[in-house]
Amino acid sequence: LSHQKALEADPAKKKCYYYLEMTSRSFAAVIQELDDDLRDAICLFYLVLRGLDTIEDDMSLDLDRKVELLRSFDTIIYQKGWTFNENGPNEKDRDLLVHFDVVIDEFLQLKPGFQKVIAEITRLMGNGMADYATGEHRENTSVATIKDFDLYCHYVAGLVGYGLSDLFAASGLEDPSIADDKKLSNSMGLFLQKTNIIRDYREDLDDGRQFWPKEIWGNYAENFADFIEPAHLEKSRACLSAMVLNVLELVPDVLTYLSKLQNQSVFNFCAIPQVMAISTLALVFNNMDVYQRNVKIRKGEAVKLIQASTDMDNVIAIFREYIQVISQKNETTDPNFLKISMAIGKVKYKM
Ligand code: PS7
Ligand code: MN
Ligand code: MN
Ligand code: MN
Ligand code: MN
Ligand code: MN
Repeated sequence: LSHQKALEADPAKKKCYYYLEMTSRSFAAVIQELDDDLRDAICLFYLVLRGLDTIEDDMSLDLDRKVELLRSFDTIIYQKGWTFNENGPNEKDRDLLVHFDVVIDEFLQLKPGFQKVIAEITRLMGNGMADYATGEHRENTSVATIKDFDLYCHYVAGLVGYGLSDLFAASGLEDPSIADDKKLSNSMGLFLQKTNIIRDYREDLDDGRQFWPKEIWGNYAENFADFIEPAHLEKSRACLSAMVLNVLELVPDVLTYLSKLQNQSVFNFCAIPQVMAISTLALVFNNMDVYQRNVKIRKGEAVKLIQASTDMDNVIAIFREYIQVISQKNETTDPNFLKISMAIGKVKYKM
């Protein structure tokens, strides 16, 4: 691979790809396969946002300090030599921030057009994260309404969709119109993030964080932690269905966005995470293990999906398969049975 050869001649850039592999469980492979130019831009976009998220996620950082960092991260990425070692010793991806000067050096070598997109998304995401970390968006720090939930997911994932579409357009690999429909780009991010938030219920609860909107879960429990109780099983099942229903509504936008892509490497990069998400959504639906542990699709299934996500016809076939799984797990006794059936109907109409 010419990309691998070029890395041997550029040790600093090679380190960035090393940090990409260290910090991304699923994005490293698809980013490496991107066409020249865009590959480095998206690698650095990922590392910048992963650094920002490592600050957001650290519940041991002093809140004022966290907010100061989140709100200024878009200028930090222009400060040559900046490193950060204040994260808790066991914080995931701490090492990336300890060596962040390497990321900054490579960020500053990107084309100014790419730098501007990354910095602007970083500015918006950092400020959005700060609003939620302090509860400035409302009177408390938890996510109250579905509107709050959509806004939080917009900040941490929908904005990534905006930025990626802008980078695709700036690279010339996709038609500039791919960045025009903001709702579609936003839905691409929300589909990944909301699925992650459902799957991570227990991990986030144990970390003292709640991302499920009370407007949904409040219909099924007094307290967010009640869902782990065996005595609460049927309410827990219904709550999970309501959360999955909320995510299913994004699927038509995801299929529309993917159908607009022209470049093979961009298509694979976009489609693979979405296909993983629909597979995860089918796995978590009506699955009470979600309340006890982190459920994950099997490695073999993930490999199969990566290999199959080569064009729109195959992606539609995969979505059809998992929508069918959800349909079969949908029970008439579920309070959301009819709404889920209707959401499935709307998806089928797109396929
Ligand atoms: C393709 C139009 C720049 C590739 C890819 C680092 C994952 C980490 O993982 O619960 O449980 O710790 O803390 C749209 C990715 C959205 C985002 C958001 C697709 C950047 C990614 C920083 C748009 C990924 C959604 C926090 C914020 O949740 O996570 C197209 C590239 C995409 C990063 C993700 C994650 C947010 C996150 P975890 P958290
Ligand atoms: Mn370099
Ligand atoms: Mn995180
Ligand atoms: Mn986070
Ligand atoms: Mn998570
Ligand atoms: Mn997490």
